[in-house]
Amino acid sequence: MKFLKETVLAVCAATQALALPSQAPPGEIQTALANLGVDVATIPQLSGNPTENGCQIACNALSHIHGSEKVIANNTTAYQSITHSYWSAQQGEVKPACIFAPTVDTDVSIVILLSQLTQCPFAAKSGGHAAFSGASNSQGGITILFRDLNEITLNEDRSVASIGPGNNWGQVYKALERHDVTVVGGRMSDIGVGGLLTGGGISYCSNLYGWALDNVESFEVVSAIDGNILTASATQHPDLYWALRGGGNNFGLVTKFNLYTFPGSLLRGGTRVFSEDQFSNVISAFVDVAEKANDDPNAQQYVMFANLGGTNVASAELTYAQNVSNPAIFETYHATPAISDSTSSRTMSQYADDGAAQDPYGMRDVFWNRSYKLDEDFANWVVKLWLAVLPRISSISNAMAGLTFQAITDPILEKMTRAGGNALGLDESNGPILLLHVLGMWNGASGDDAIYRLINDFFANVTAEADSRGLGNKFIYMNYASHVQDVIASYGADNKAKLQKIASKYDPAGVYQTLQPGHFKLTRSPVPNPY
Ligand SMILES: Cc1cc2nc3c(=O)[nH]c(=O)nc-3n(C[C@H](O)[C@H](O)[C@H](O)COP(=O)(O)OP(=O)(O)OC[C@H]3O[C@@H](n4cnc5c(N)ncnc54)[C@H](O)[C@@H]3O)c2cc1C
Ligand SMILES: *[C@@H]1O[C@H](CO)[C@@H](O)[C@H](O)[C@H]1NC(C)=O
Ligand SMILES: *[C@@H]1O[C@H](CO)[C@@H](O)[C@H](O)[C@H]1NC(C)=O
Ligand SMILES: *[C@@H]1O[C@H](CO)[C@@H](O)[C@H](O)[C@H]1NC(C)=O
Ligand SMILES: *[C@@H]1O[C@H](CO)[C@@H](O)[C@H](O)[C@H]1NC(C)=O
Ligand SMILES: CC(=O)N[C@H]1CO[C@H](CO)[C@@H](O)[C@@H]1O
Repeated sequence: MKFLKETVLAVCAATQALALPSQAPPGEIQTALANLGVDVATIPQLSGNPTENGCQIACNALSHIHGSEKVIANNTTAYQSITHSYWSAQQGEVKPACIFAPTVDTDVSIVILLSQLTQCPFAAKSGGHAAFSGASNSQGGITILFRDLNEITLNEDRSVASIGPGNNWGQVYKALERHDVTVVGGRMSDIGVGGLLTGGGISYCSNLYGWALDNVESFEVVSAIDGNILTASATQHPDLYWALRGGGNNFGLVTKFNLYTFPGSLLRGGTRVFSEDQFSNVISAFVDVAEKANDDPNAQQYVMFANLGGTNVASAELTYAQNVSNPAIFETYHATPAISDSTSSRTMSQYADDGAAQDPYGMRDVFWNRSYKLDEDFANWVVKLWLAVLPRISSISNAMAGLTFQAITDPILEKMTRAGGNALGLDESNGPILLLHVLGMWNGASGDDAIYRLINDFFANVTAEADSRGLGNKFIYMNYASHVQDVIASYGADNKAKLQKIASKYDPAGVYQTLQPGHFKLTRSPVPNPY
C-alpha cells in the first residue's frame, strides 16, 4: 500500500459535494483511513471532481491506493471471467463499476470506509452461490471479491481451523484432510465459506455436531465505524457473535472464520433413486430417519422429488459419518427397492467434489423455502401437490425443478443453544422440522415470472394446508430463501428487534444494510413480493 500525506479540507469538500446521507461524520472516516495508512486528501479523485459519480471516485481511489492487481476494472477480461464465475445467470448479469480483491483484512477495512466516503454501494462475494441478482455482486458499485483472503491454518492442538472467506468447502476439506481433521461445512465443493456460515450451514455431520454456524469458535469482522477488525466469540463481543450466527451480511464482513474441528473425514454414502410407486415408502423412511436422529447421529439425509426425462423420481442422498455398510438407521430405506444406488466410501472432499460435478453453472436459478412440523401424512400431501405442479414446470422451456425434503432434527436444534445460541429463533420445542425447498433452473429471462409465480403458489398452498393441520412453522432458512422472502422476520419479532439493536451498536450508520443493499436485510426481503 502506498502511504500518502496531505490536507484534510479537500476531503471534506469532496464529501460535501457528494451531499450524502447514512455515514459517520467524514472527519471520523478520514481519521480511520489515516490510521490505516491512507491519507485521502492526497488522492486526486477523492479531493476533487464532484462531476464524477461516487463509484468512479471510489474505484479510482482504490486503484490509486492499491495499484491495478487488486482492482479489476470494468470491461477487462479478468472482470468478465469473474462475473461469469457466479453460479446463477441472474448474478452473472450484474455489472459492478469495479471489482476489488483484498489480500489482507485491512484492505477490506479501507474499502468499507471509502464506500462511506463516496456513498458507492458494495457487495461481497465468497463462493458466489446465492442465486438472486445483487446478493453478492453490486450493480454499478464495488464488488468485493474475497478470492485472495484464502488462509487455511490449524492451531497448535488442531482443535480450531482458521479459514478465510476466499475459500470454498472443497479447498477447506482437502487442506484439513492432510491433518486427518474436518469441519462442519457445505456438502458441495464449490459452495463458499462466507455465505454458508453467516446464514446457517447444513453439513453431512450436522446430526452429530449441529449446523455450521453453531461450530464457529469466533469471527473476525470489519467494523463499519472505524474499520477495526473485531473478534466476536462467546467471550468477546458475545452479542455480535450471536448476531453473526444467522444474521447474514448485516453486521459486517467477516475476514476470518475460526471453526472447531473434528477427527476423521471418511463418509459412506450415496444417492438411491426410487420410482414413483415407492414414494410413500420413501416418505415413511425419511420421517423415520429424521425422528431417530438422536439414536444414531452419524446418519444424514435429504430427498429430492423431481421429473427426470419424463419420469417422476425420488432421489435420496443417504450418508453415514463413518465407514459402516448398511447401518441399521437406514433400514427402512434399504427395505424399499431402488432403481439405482451409488453408495461407496469416500472422504468428505471426494464426496463434495462428486456433488459439485453435478452442479451446473450459468443457468437462471431460484431457491425458495418454508419449514413445517414434520408429519408423515402432511409430507405425502405435499408430494402429491408437487407431482401436480411438475407438468406445469416442464411446459416452460428448458426448465426443471426439484422439491427437496430435509429435516432439522432434535440433535441439530439442541446444538443451536451452544455458546449463547444463534439468531435463527428455533428451539427444541419446534422439532423435528421439515425443511422444504424448491430449486428451479431454467434458461432465459422470459421464464422468470412463470417460474416464480408457480413456486410462490405452490408454497402458498402448502402453507395454507400446514396451517389448517396445525403444522405451520414460521422459520425460513436464509440459505435456501428466494429474493421475495423476508428471512429475518421469520426468526421472530424478539430476535428481529435484538438483531436491529445489535446492528445499531456496531454499525450505527447502517452501512452494511444500506450501502450493501443485496441479500437479506434486517427489515426486508431483497425485493418486495409481487405475487
Ligand atoms: C448447489 C448448491 C448446493 C448447496 N449446498 C448447501 C449445503 O450443503 N448446505 C447448506 O447449508 N447450504 C447449501 N447451499 C446454500 C448455500 O449455503 C447458500 O447459497 C450460500 O449463500 C452460499 O454461500 P456463498 O459464499 O457461496 O455465496 P455468496 O453468493 O458468495 O454469498 C452469499 C451472501 O453471503 C454474504 N457473504 C459472503 N461472505 C461473507 C463474509 N465473509 N462476511 C459477511 N457476509 C458474507 C454475501 O455478501 C452474500 O450476501 C447450496 C447452494 C447451492 C446453489
Ligand atoms: C469496452 O469494451 C468494448 C468491447 O468489448 C470496447 O469497444 C470499448 O472500447 C471498451 N471500453 C473501455 C472503456 O475500455
Ligand atoms: C463499463 O464501461 C462501459 C464503457 O466501456 C460503460 O458504458 C458502462 O457504463 C460501465 N459500466 C459500469 C457498471 O460502470
Ligand atoms: C471402508 O470399508 C470397506 C468395507 O466396508 C473397506 O473395504 C474399505 O477399505 C474401507 N475404507 C477405508 C478407507 O477404510
Ligand atoms: C395454489 O393456489 C393458487 C391460488 O392461491 C392456484 O392458482 C394454484 O393453481 C394452486 N395450485 C398449485 C398446485 O399451485
Ligand atoms: C415470511 C415470508 O416471507 N413469508 C412469505 C412466504 O411465502 C409466502 C408465499 O409462498 C408469502 O405469502 C409469505 O409472505
